[in-house]
Amino acid sequence: MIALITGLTGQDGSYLAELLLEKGYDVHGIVRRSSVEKFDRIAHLTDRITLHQADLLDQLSLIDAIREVRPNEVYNLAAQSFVPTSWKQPLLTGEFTALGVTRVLEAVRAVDPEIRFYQASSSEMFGSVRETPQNELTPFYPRSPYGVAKVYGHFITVNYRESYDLYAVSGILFNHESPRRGLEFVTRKVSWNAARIKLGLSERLSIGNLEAQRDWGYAADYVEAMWLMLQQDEPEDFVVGTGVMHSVQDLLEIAFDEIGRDWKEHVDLDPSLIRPAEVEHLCADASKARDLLGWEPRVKFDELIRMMVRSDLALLSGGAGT
Ligand code: NAP
Ligand code: G4F
Repeated sequence: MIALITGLTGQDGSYLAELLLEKGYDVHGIVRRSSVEKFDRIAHLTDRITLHQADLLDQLSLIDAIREVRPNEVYNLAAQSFVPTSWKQPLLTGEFTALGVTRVLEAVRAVDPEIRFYQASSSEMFGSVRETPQNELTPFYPRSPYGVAKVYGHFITVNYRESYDLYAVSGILFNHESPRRGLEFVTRKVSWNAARIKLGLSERLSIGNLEAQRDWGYAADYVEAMWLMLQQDEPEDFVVGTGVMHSVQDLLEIAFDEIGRDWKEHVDLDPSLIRPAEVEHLCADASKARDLLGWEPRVKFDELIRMMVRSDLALLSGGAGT
């Protein structure tokens, strides 16, 4: 089997590449040109995967990459994925995160409509939630340009499936984290800064909304659900999450407990980190994934956050992270 991953250099791309290599796949990834190479997350894999230069903004580059690789499966993980940036760069977010999906789908259609396609959709689409927990039938109410762009990506995937009979699926994944998470996302921001405080490298951490609640899981568990979605007889969309919510304050309590400190003595509330429109709480009903895919999350929130803090302590002490 041959797989092509967009967003290979991201958190999920690196875990998915590992999983597919374990399963014996020939793994290819799309990387965009940069003045410095940002291959930290895939450095341990580069001798076993093949990289292709292309960009979600450039239709021909995507067609060329797919023509060169002739994959059985395409996983579209590339996006501008940080919600606050989507207010600062709404048009660019729309180009990458919304129209980019159509460009990949068009490339699939042009080269080989038999290719199976996975779209990385997001629980951010539920936004101001219409019901709790959220399942595949819950209406969307996005609260950021990122969420709006993901709704487009979701429906263009559904539409190409229905219009052209493609095996195209949308995985509606709730927040998933790991030691490879970008430093700007709240879990990694907290684990990294808790580790710095423990090592005496800093004293303070600025945080926005303490009350926001998310359904946080472990990224390595979630890439398995992506793969399972492409192995079914019929293409269908799935919600993937743990079904358990925690607040940003819970996150601080666990991370600072891991370093043996009281979070209240180190955290400043910074109103500039409050978003123009917040998603207050998200919680998955992943029963369809459990029943049809046999998928279950393995790592729980407490274990995940402690794993991230320990990995950052090792990294900041000059060792290797996880
Ligand atoms: P991430 O770490 O931010 O990775 C994003 C990837 O997209 C990077 O490899 C990035 O490349 C690539 N990319 C961005 N713009 C591109 C462009 N124009 N052309 C080609 N590649 C481009 O994101 P992640 O956490 O792994 O998430 C993977 C996907 O799942 C994203 O679509 C995200 O929106 C979605 N999602 C994530 C979560 C979550 O909790 N992690 C939940 C639901 C959905 P560079 O390295 O060059 O920047
Ligand atoms: O970690 P976050 O930035 O993730 P967010 O916005 O939920 O988005 C992530 O999950 C989505 C799935 O639902 C993905 F689609 C998306 O690509 C991304 O991976 O923020 C989580 C919560 C928010 O409510 C935010 O307001 O934490 C709150 N928060 C409080 N203080 C903070 C901070 N977030 C960040 N990034 N930094 C803070 O200081």
